[in-house]
Amino acid sequence: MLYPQNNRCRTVIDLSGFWDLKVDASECGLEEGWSEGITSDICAGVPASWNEQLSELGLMNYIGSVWYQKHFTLPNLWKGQKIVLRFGSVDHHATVWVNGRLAGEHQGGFLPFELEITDLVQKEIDNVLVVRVNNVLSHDTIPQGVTKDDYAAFNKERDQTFPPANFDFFPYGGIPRPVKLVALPHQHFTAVQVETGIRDRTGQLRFTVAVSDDAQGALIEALLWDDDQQVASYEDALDGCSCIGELQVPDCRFWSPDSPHLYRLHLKLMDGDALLDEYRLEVGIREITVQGDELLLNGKPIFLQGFGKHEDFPVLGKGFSYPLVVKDFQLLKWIGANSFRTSHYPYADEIMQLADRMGFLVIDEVPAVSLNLKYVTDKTLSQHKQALTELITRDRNHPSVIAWSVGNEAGVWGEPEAVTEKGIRYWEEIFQHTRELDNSRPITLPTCVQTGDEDPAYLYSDFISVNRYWGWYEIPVKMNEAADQLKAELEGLYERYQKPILLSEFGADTIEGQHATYPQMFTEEYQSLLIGKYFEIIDSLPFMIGEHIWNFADFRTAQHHRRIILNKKGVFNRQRDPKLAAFVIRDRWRLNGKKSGS
Ligand code: GCB
Repeated sequence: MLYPQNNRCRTVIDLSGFWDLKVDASECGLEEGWSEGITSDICAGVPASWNEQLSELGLMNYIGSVWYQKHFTLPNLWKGQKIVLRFGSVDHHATVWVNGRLAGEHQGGFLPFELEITDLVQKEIDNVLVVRVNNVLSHDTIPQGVTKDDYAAFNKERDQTFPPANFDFFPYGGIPRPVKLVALPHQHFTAVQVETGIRDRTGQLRFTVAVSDDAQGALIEALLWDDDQQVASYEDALDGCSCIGELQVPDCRFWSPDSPHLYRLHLKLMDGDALLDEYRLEVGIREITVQGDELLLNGKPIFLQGFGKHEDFPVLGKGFSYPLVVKDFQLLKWIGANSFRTSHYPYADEIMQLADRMGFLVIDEVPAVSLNLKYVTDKTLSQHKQALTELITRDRNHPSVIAWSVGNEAGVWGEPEAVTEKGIRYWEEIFQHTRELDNSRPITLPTCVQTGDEDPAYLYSDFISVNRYWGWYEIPVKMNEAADQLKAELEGLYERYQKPILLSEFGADTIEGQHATYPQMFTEEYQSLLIGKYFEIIDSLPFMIGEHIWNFADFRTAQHHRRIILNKKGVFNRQRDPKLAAFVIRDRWRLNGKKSGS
C-alpha cells in the first residue's frame, strides 16, 4: 500500500470535514439497514476521535458502535480509473459500505487500510460512504481489552478504570486520521520498498517495486534526484510483476539528525514512451546497527535523547492535526531531543514523514501494550503478527525509523505466564516474525519492573529497553535510595544479558504551578530532581544508549483514582506549555547532543 500522492497519473481527494454520525448503542444498525445510509442531525469532525468533540451528547466515555456517513461525487476525469478508499486509521474495527454495498472491513486501530471501490461507485453524483466504527477491545485484539472478570481474577477490583482499559491512555474511538479517495491508472505500482547501506563514501540504495498484474513486462525507470540534480538512474524491463534495482550514490550525503538529507526517488512505469504510472519517494541513505554496547548510526555511536509520546490533544483526542505535529516537533527541537518512541501504537503517516524531514530517530511501536500473557490466544498472536506486518510494510522506507518496538510492558499484571514457557514462546514467534519482515533494524521490547530480570524481552531484544519508576511508584521521595536501586538493576541486567540499554521511560506526575522547597511529589521541582537523578545514573553507566523521558506532554487517561483526568508526567502540559523540568532537560540536551560530561 503506497501513501496517496497527486502526480501526473494519480489523484487524491481528501474527505476530511463534517461527517454525519449516528450512535448505535443497542447494535441495531445492521438489522435496520443503516448500511444503506443514515439519517441524523449530528455531525462529527473527521479526522478526530468522537469523545471530546461530542461529550455533550454522551460520547465522552462511549465504547461501542458508531456509524459515520459522507456523501461524495467523483470528477468526470476519474472515469475508467481504479478507485481506492484509504483510511489513515479507524479505532478499532471498521466495516465500510459504498452505495449500500459492502466494500470491506478492517480490524485494528492505528494503522491504515485501503479498499478498492471501483465497481461500487457507478453513480454520477452523490455516492454514499457509510462506516460502522466499533471501539470494543477483547483478549484477542491488539491492544487487548479488559473485563470486570479479569480484574476479579487478579484480585484487582479497585483498579478498574472507566471506561475499562488495559493501558494508561484514553480508549478513544472514531476516525482519527484522514480518509482519502484515490484514483489510480489501471497499470500501476502496488508497492515500493527501499533499503539503504554505506560503502565508504558511497551510498547504496536497493529498491524493490511491485506492479499490478496487467503491467507485467512493462519498463521501469528509476531516477534519483538530489534537489534538481540527477545523481543515479536505472532502467529495466519487469520480470513478471516485480523488479529489484540498485543505485549507487558516490560522495553521498548520509541522513542523520544533524543533516537529515533526503534524496528523491522518482519511479516511472513505462510502455515504450507512454507513462503508465509514476511515484515519488523521499529517501534518506543511512545505516543503523547495534555493535557491542553501542548503537551506531552511519558507523558512529549515537545516544538517544527524547521522549515517549502520545497522539493526544484537547477536543481532537487522537485526531490528526498538521499544526499540532509541527508544534510538537518544534518543541522537540527546542528542548534538544533527537528521538522519540511512538508509544504505544503507530502514529499517523504524516508524523513519520516529518520525522524524516526534521531528522528524528524513531522507535516505531506496534499497539501491543500491556499484553496479558495469561489471556493471549492464537488469535491474539495472529492479530499481533498482522499489526507488525502492516506497520513494517507502511514504515520500512522511513530513514527516521531506527528500531521496531514489538510491544510495551507485557506482564504488567504480574501473571506468571509472562516469564515462563508461554511468554517465552509467544515472544520468540513475534521477534522471529519481525526479523523475517525486516532484518535491517534492531528490535526491542520495553519492559516493566513486575517481570524482573526474567522477562523474555531481554533474550530476544537487540538492545534492552526498560521503563522504570524508582522514585515514583517504587521508593517514592527517597531519591538516593531510588537511584541506587536503579543503578543496581541496570548493572544486573547488563551483566546478565551483555546488551546495551535504553531507559525507555522514567518520570513523575507533575502539576504545573505546584512548588516546594523540599522533595514533594507532584511539584515541578520533584519532577526536575527525579529526572536529574536519572541523568546522573545514566552518565555513570557506559552501556547506556539513551534516555527517553515519560512523557513529552500530559495526556488523557481512562478515569481512575490514580489519575487526575490526565497522566501528568508530561514535561509539557497538554496544551504544550513547558514545566520547570523542560529547562533542566534543555540545558543537558543542548550540550552538543551529548550526555553531560561525555
Ligand atoms: C508505564 C507505561 C505507560 C504509563 C506509565 C505511567 O510504564 O508504559 O503507558 O503511562 O508507565 O505513567 O504509569
